[in-house]
Amino acid sequence: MEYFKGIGEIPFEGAKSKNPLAFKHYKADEKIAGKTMKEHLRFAVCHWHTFCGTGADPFGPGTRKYPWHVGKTAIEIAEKKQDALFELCSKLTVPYYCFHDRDLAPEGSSVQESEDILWKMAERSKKKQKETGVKLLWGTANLFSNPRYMNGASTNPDFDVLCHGAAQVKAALDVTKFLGGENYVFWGGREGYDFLFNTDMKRELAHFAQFLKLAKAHADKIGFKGQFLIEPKPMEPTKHQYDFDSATVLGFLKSHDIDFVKLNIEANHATLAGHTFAHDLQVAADAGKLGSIDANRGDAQNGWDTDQFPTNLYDTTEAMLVVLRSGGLGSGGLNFDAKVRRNSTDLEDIFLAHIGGMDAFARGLKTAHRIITESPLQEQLKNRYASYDKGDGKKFEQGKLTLENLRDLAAKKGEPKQISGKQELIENYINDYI
Ligand code: XUL
Ligand code: CO
Repeated sequence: MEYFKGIGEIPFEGAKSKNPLAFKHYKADEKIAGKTMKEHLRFAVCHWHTFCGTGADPFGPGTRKYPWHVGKTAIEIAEKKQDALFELCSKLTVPYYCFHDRDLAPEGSSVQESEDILWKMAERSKKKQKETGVKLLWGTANLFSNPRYMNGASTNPDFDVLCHGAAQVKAALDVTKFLGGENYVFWGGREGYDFLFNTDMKRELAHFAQFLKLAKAHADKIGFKGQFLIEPKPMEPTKHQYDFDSATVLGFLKSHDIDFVKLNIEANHATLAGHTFAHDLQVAADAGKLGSIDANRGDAQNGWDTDQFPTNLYDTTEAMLVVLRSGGLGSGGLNFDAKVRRNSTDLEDIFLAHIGGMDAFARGLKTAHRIITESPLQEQLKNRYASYDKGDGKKFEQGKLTLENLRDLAAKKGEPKQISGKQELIENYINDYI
């Protein structure tokens, strides 16, 4: 069964093309700084928004009934979604996909039954992966939709609920390993609190740390070599999520002696935390923990997680500046954790959204590479800190000066000469290259 009839493999036609179903900038095999665009960007389609989403919002039901939403049983519907997912990835030439256990397979009426259904669907996925060459970027467990998780999973005050979360993570890890997943994600949707004074935050965080350590021990036991990732988000659904932003997660990992986790940064989550996308990427990169990206964007006029497809060239350029300067995404990639708008009801809209996102990141990559190699940006950054490269500045960095030494230097040198930060100049470079 072909779901996207009339749409074939999306070709690269170049910037002059007027064909909406063609790439204008994403040329998979074009080399930039020694790697192809495909290798740099490592795009992934997400199973949840694209195939499970219907356009429902808090004010009304879904607006879309895709052909894969109709079937006699939940399993038949899951199989159709899976077929449509692999068809989309193949036609878009996207090399990866990502899933939650519950996107792939409907939940059964017991732990055992849910595991059986998940395995049945995973075996089908494995066949589809083999047929199409599409691979798994990451798997995860949905520990936020079932009402039992209303107070969280690993941070739930009730141990019995935590055990159900563990059962799901164990199965999701087993299946991710089976499918050759390159990473495994923890997004703490309801790991947080709604009311501080019925919450023992310290104890809940200790449980989360212990839960992560048990997941890692299981991964080691089954020989899963993928990278563990935490995806920060400050709020929504809970009022306060424990994985607030990159800095908070890094502090949490350090205080619980966890060194095996990197970060999956989502653009719209960073902006909800009051940062730019690039800021949270840079914080992760500086700690050597930039693992992967959920590529989307929010809306400047409202404060929730709108999960729009990325189209803003400043965002993609700044993101790729951070990624390139920190040495790339490693086993991570760019997962389109994004959904078409509620009133985008044509099947074709799914293609247009992904093509737009892929082209926006391809342009971001090309622009960032040129800014790094052709503009004075890197040089300027280096020069800004030149006073620490020699003499007393260097000695300070090496820990060879005392506070008294610094005081005496201030007294001797007198008022420092002003040095401009040159922000407008750098903003202009970015515009010049875009
Ligand atoms: C929710 C979100 C999730 C995670 C995976 O805001 O981003 O879809 O990416 O659970
Ligand atoms: Co996400």
